[in-house]
Amino acid sequence: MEATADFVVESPDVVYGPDAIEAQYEYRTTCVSREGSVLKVYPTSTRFTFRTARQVPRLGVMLVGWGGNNGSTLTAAVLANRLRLSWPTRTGRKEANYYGSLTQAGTVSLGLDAEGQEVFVPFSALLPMVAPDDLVFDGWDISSLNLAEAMRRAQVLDWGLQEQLWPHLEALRPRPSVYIPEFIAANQSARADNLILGTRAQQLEQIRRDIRDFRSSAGLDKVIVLWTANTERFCEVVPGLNDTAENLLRTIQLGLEVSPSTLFAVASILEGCAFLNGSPQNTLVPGALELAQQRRVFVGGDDFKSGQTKVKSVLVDFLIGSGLKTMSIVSYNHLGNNDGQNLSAPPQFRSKEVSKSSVVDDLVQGNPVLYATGEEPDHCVVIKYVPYVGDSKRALDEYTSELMLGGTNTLVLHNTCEDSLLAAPIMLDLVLLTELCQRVSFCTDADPEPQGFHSVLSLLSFLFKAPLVPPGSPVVNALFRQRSCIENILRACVGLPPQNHMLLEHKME
Ligand code: NAI
Ligand code: DG6
Repeated sequence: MEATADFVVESPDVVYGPDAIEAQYEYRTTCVSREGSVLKVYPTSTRFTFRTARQVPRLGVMLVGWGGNNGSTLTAAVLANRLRLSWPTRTGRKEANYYGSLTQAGTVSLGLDAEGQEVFVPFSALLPMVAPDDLVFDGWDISSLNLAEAMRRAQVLDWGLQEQLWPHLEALRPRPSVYIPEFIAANQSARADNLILGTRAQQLEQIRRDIRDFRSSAGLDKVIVLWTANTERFCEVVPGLNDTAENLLRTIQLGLEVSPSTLFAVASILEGCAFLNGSPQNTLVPGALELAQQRRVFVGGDDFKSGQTKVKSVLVDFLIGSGLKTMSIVSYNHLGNNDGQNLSAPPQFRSKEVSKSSVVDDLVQGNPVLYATGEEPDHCVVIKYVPYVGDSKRALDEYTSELMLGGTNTLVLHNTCEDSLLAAPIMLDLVLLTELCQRVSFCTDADPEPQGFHSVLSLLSFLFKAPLVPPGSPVVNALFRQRSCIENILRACVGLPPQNHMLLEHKME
């Protein structure tokens, strides 16, 4: 069945104005209080007014690590789609598409038609969103290769596609970037030939100039900055150094320790551009988060949730959600791309190990029937660099769970795929959803002053391995809870109730 794109909500609560869609929405939830040994649950209801500006901007995306596998693959993918390219392969002709993108290839159900059948539309039809083909790319890389050479180095795309893209990518050249050797693996030094020199303060200013230059020279309304450069080691959060916005800005002025990714985050925030962190390290130190909140700029992170971890956040949700007690999770990876080489150094591996390991925490803590306080499964993450397999990452996982009456269930999974072809659509969703969120404001009857989402954009959790959330907010890792969060918030913006999957219409005589 063909996916229909256009729909309107016929309701007195929804007004389609020339500039904005305004929807009245009843947010029904519960509040729980512990009273002695009894939990009392109080249903609550809050009336929201959501306003979504309809005009989509001309959007620029600046990738830090533009010449890497992810950066070059995403740029190539958007070009291939824009140019409607197709190319021969040994299994037949392939056409450009956006498979793997929630917004472009996912659908949502609008409800039942007169025959009682569900009607689906593309996710992107829920609200006006920037079309990916219209994105304008720029970025930085410590390696000077142009995007055509970078695509070739990445060895991700079929040759026939590379040949067609070459003339379009050849003119795209990453801007020089900030290289601080102690943050990434020593094995990366050979490609660092495209650098912004000077003090940290001068480097910050240059990044800011680059953003302004891109915005004006490409005639853009907005720019979003996305870190897809090498995984850095964690940086220490030190009081006085990076714990507050003021201290972080002073640290940069004094040339004290700051990671390149934090420098990019600060530059983006100061330019009013959302900053998203696709790598695992703690780029968004408390000082950067405070700065983002002060400037009302969105930040999101950390670490794209693309493959093994995505499966884990489904499978462990399934196991624990079914009442099985998962006690051991062992995940091996081997890959041969530059990311794998960088991760072969212990401090960079450690950053990845942390983000990959945190993904079941909420699932375990959410089931006190199975797990005593503090009890958790053994969780082991191994990554090995095997150059021969290139970007084709192998992921092998073993999940062992306890069944009733002393039984044991062991599941083993083997997944092989091009890592960058998983990451590129996620990068796309990140920028498209972030941009959309910038056009949404809301108020409640109790607080009629319009406001936007919190500067830590936790709605993006579906796309990150270790989602950043506002202080005090629960972290959700379960994939379909994360997906429902995005879907239901977007539905609220057009006055539609949350998707409840009850299908009561079909449960009556
Ligand atoms: P890559 O190594 O091919 O690309 C990284 C690029 O960043 C390189 O071109 C490098 O020269 C550049 N770079 C390093 N430091 C830089 C700096 N300070 N400024 C500007 N450029 C710099 O790696 P790939 O495969 O593109 O991955 C990028 C990041 O995304 C890695 O941190 C990886 O761990 C993360 N990631 C990748 C996923 C995937 O499925 N491919 C999923 C989750 C995260
Ligand atoms: C090896 O784990 C390299 C990593 O960069 C991963 O490819 C990337 O983080 C994706 O991880 P996952 O767990 O989502 O497949």
